[in-house]
Amino acid sequence: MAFELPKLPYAFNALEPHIDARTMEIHHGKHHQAYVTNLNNAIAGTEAEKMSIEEICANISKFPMAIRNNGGGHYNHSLFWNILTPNASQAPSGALADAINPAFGNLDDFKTKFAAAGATRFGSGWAWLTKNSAGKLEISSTPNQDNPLMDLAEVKGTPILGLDVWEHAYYLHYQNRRPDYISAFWNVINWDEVAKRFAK
Ligand code: MN3
Repeated sequence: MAFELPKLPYAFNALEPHIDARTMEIHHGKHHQAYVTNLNNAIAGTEAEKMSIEEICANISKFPMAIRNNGGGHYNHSLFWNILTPNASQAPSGALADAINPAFGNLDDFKTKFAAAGATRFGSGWAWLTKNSAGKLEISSTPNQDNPLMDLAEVKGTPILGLDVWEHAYYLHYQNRRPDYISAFWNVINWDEVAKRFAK
C-alpha cells in the first residue's frame, strides 16, 4: 500500500499573511510530494512496505537513510498541515492548557522556549512539543526530517505540535528572518487539533 500526499485541509492562501500562498503551494505540492514519492520508492520490496508511517518511524534505526529522510518528511508534513488553520484560537484550553502551565511556567514561557528550539536549530529541522511516555510535555528540536517518534530521537514520544524550520518553509516571504516566521506561526495554530493529539 503506497503512501499518498494528503489533501491540504484549507486553501493555499488561507494562512496569509502569516504563511504565503506560493510557499504553501510549493511546500505541499512539491516538497511533501517528493517525500511521498521517494518514500514509496525506498520502501518498495522491503518490510517497511507493510508498515504504517508511525511503525516505520518507531523502527527507523533499522532502515536506510532514504527511508529515514523521506518517511520523516512524510510524517512531519502530514502533521504540520493539520496543526495549522486559518481559524486559529489564540490559546489552548482544557487539559492541554493544564499540562502546558506546570511544564513550562505559562503559555508565554512555553512559546519563548518553543521559539528558541526552532530558532537555534542549526540548518534544517523541526521544533516539537511532544507528549512523552509518562504523559508529560517536552520541547525539543530535531535535525533534517527526524522526529520524536523515531527510536533514535533524543526526546522520544508522540509529537503534538511541530514547526518546520527548513528554509523552504519560509524563505520566499521571510528570507533569512526565521524568528519572524516563528512569531507568525502562533497566529495560525489549530489548538483544537493539538489538544486532540494530546488527549490520545
Ligand atoms: Mn518542509
